[in-house]
Amino acid sequence: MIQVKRALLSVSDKTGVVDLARFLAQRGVELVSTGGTMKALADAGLAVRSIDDLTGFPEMMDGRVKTLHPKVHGGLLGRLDIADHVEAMKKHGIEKIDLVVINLYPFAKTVVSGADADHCIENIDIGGPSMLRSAAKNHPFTAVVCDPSDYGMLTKEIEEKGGIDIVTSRRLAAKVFNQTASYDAMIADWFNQQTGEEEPALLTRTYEKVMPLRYGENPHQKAAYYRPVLDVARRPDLREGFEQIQGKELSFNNLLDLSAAFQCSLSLPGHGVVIVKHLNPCGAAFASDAQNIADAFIEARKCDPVSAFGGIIAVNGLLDEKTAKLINEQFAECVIATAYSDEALKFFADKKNLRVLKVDDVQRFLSPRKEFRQVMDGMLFEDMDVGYSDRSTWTVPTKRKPTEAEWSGLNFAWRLVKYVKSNAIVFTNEKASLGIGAGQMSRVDAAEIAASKAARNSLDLSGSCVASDAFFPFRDGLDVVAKAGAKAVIQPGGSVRDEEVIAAADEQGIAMVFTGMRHFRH
Ligand code: 93A
Repeated sequence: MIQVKRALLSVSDKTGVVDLARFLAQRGVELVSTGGTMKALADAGLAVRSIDDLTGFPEMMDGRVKTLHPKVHGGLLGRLDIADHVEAMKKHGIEKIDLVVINLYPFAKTVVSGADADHCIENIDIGGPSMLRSAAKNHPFTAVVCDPSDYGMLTKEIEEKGGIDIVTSRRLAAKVFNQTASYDAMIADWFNQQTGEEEPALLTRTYEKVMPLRYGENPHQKAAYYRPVLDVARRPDLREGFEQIQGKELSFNNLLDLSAAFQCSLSLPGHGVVIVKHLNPCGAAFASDAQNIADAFIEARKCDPVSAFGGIIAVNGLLDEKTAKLINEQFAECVIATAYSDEALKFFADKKNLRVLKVDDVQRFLSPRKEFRQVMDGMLFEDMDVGYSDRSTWTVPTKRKPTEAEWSGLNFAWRLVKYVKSNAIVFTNEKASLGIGAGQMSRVDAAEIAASKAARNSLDLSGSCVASDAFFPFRDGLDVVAKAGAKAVIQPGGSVRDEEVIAAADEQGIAMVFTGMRHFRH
């Protein structure tokens, strides 16, 4: 049990510190404090000893050096069960500090406020983390509180037990090392951004838990949703990165599908409308103007209405009442859009189970970022696939060139296929998907599935466009799409058998485009 006789308080966020200090003072605890904290306590009428008095040294250099002193760190690190330590403290006039209450300079807040680099650097706390770490290391003798939300628990424990239990002190120490590690990681991240270092030798990203989840991909898997600390700090009102307007709690799988659907909707030309099931689009279309989003939704759903059941729907644009009513015709899990009309929201309000989400700040989804995935016990880190070439760099190796309508269809198909798991084949017309073959182990199977789905849904593939996420290794895949009615094909090219594939296209009057860039999605 730690009996608190002397406490050092040094906090940037002064929330609750006066009440805590008053509680301690009433129990005869000596309060020691740094400049600003001392002023706050003294203003509240509490007797406080200055840190200068404890160290015998003035705070200096604009406060950069205030607690970095052996009298502070000796008081935090000295072990009371080792005679040598006690002797050293006596000899050097080091007074034991039993409790430190600290919270750090608000680095994240400073960065997101748009402050200049000098200002951000000035908000890197050095003395605070040093004290936190000293105390946490010596937690059997020094209790440490780094989070104002623990003040209540602390006072309760002192009230009930007369001191701080070692078990509690250990828990508080663990919290400190988590906090100082992520504080430093955040600073490292910021420095990497400043210097343009994209792949540091050690990965230091800090993510903050923003949403506990009931379970993971399956009910026996624990899970939670984390987001980068600096992004959370940027919009503290939108911790999850979106606004959930209504509906049941989001699940792990919902979040995965929402992310895929929304990202895809942003990538399509115009106002993209995408229906996703199990991470794959099962229908997609776009509206050239916002008035036609309902029609785009009808087209997207037509592609595969069976799969669309229970789907996740993403709309890049204003979701109006007409679209809301169409969505309601069939069970959907979630809807995500950049905006909603009041009437649409009013209509959805009765559908209690439908999760309705809004993302108004789409820019952050469009800026390139790094993505990571776990492999074995490590992780792979790569640029997000934002690569998008366009017609200006594409080539046409076939005799027939695409018509203008085909160019539009191919452009749409190429943007869509990127969001379909490999091997991926999509059939489209100018504005909507007609058949999607996803996640097959062979490209010819993906082509056959895409064509057979279109047939099952009575969609006419004659004159259709096709996109393949990677090259056709043989002519077989191309023959399948040609037989189904495709007249224009877009694919990266680059196979050793390109000549065989080009000849097959020419034989069948197909206009084929090579993009020179593939979009595997594993
Ligand atoms: O500039 S520092 O890195 N140097 C120090 O020696 C030091 N000691 C405490 N920052 C230092 N602190 C930090 O000052 C604390 O972590 C706390 O955030 C802040 C409290 O300062 P004040 O009491 O003057 O408001």
